[in-house]
Amino acid sequence: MTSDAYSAAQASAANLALLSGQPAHDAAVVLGSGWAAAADALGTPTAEFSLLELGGFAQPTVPGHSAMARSLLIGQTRVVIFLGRTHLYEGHPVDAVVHGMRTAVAAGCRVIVLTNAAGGIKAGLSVGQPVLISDHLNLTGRSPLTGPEPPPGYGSRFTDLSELYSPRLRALARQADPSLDEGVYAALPGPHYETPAEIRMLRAAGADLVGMSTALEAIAARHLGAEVLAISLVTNLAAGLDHTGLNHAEVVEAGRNAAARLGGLLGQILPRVLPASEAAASEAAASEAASSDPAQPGHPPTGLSGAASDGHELRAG
Ligand code: 8IG
Repeated sequence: MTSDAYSAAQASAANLALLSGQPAHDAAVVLGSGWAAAADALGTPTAEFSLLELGGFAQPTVPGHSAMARSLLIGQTRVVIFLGRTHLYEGHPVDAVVHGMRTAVAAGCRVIVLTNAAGGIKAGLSVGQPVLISDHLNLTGRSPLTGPEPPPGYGSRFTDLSELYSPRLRALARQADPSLDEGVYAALPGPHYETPAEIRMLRAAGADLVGMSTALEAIAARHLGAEVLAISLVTNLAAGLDHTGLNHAEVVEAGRNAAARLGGLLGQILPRVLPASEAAASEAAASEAASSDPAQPGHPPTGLSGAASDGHELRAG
């Protein structure tokens, strides 16, 4: 990546502030295949706009991925929801795949919630089941941090991924739904599905789930100091594990059938994702903004600086 990718994200974050009317956002959610039906369960957005209006986003090529974004207040958490994502398999560069992450962090987001549809590998997983991602195998052969060191103020490209998927946020999700299972997500470049031999290899390598997204976004978000929660919806059993072929229609149908559960889950998690100190600050900022001249927002459009509680440098502008 080049420093251009970071300045493009700052420009998109400034557009997000303008289009949403919100000087900053606290958390971002990416709704993957099968999760679109959960969006409406999260409430009425205060603004809705096309990702293309933000600039820097690729035109999506996948059915079921509408290129819209919404801004909502969920509890005290100001959330931006991306209804769809950019995949490597569409032929887009890695910078395009992670542009939403860099935009979200530049807009103030400290928490990123990534959702996807995935094939189930681990025995016992069934279609329609949400599974927390505990870790990943990045088998895309790519990294969002390839290239020279990021510009001054951003973290090193040699980013620590030992707690990529936040234990704190996974615990929070389990409080919302104690029955949630968790597993290791193998990210492949796609767009073809695996052969049965590849699935046997993945299982031997420790994969519980397999899909074509999420890992590169998680790396980019973590590099910027955000905390990442990722949830897969199992929409098929991986190749060779059942007798039906794999197709996109079953993904959409599994999502539709699970929509209420998925929406309920996200709706319970999102009001509680901010660490306690930040939740209090966000509340104070909201009441300050409400009581002040609307032309004078309480904090700057891409207001994010300083260090995260875990020592990771946070940087937006
Ligand atoms: I939905 O079985 C979904 N996405 N690679 N393999 C891969 N991606 C997927 C699968 C799957 N199911």
